[in-house]
Amino acid sequence: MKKLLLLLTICVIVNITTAQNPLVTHIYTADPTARVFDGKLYVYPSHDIVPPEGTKAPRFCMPDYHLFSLEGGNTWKDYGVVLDQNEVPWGEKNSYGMWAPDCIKRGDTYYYYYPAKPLDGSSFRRIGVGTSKSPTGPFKWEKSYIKGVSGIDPGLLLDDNGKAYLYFGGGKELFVAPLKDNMKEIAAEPIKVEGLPAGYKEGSFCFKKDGKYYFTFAHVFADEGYSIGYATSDNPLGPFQYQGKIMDNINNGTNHHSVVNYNGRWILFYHFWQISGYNKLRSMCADYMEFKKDGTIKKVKPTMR
Ligand code: FUB
Repeated sequence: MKKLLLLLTICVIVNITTAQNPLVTHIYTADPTARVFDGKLYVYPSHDIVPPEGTKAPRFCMPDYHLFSLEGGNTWKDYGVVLDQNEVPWGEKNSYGMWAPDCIKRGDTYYYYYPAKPLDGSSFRRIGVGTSKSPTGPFKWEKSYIKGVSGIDPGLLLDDNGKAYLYFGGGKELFVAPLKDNMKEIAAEPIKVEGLPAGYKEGSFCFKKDGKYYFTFAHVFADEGYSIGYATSDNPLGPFQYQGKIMDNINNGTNHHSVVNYNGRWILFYHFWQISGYNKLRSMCADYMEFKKDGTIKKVKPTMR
């Protein structure tokens, strides 16, 4: 066991003050959701692989999830596989479709949300959840997906008053539903998130700062590729008001990201494909993000090294 842990602990130097991207190089990592739990920085990304020989490769080939923590200020620890595609109790086997996840802490429990293809052969994904007493698992996976929810990119917000919201969707529409206290069921029918620009695409992330809800997402405008934009609201259910871009198009192909406040500074996590040269084999990156005095966000210039 000790040997295995040692193997899984891949040390990659990353100095967040002079961002060194990508953050890890031993596997491909995409769609990074960063969270701070009890002062420690964790990242819950998805995992791109080269399709195994003989596999009919889907658009992205994503078999499982790893998770990472920032150790000692400059070392990322890989905890290995936290969920394999064939362990999803309600999921299609060998679908290679384990897209962007999220994890959140409520009380003393960690809830890990992930999309997967259900067994009934439907073309849309469902969203499952697992629980653990530790941010690094092991997670106990619920036998069934969350009823009444279908789509990708689960994004969680836990409000100051203890209410939790699940955002999900992709394509042209995004939905939000409040969750019951058990965090495994929706408390009301999902509603469409209003106020997003027409180019809204996917990968939404909601956080709260100074009483305002910031909603970030990947968007594609007609004349360019994926960029990251944001909208704000006084209500987690919207409507939101579009504010502009956080990151210009970097020819990414996709642009799933997250925002976290760590040690008093805001960081934007995103992905790029600088190691592979192929936009289906992505690597997670991070750069500091700053707010102006009026609460608007300064554009982030990605560090490409
Ligand atoms: O990585 C697979 C999918 O691509 C994610 O779920 C989307 O947000 C996009 O990044």
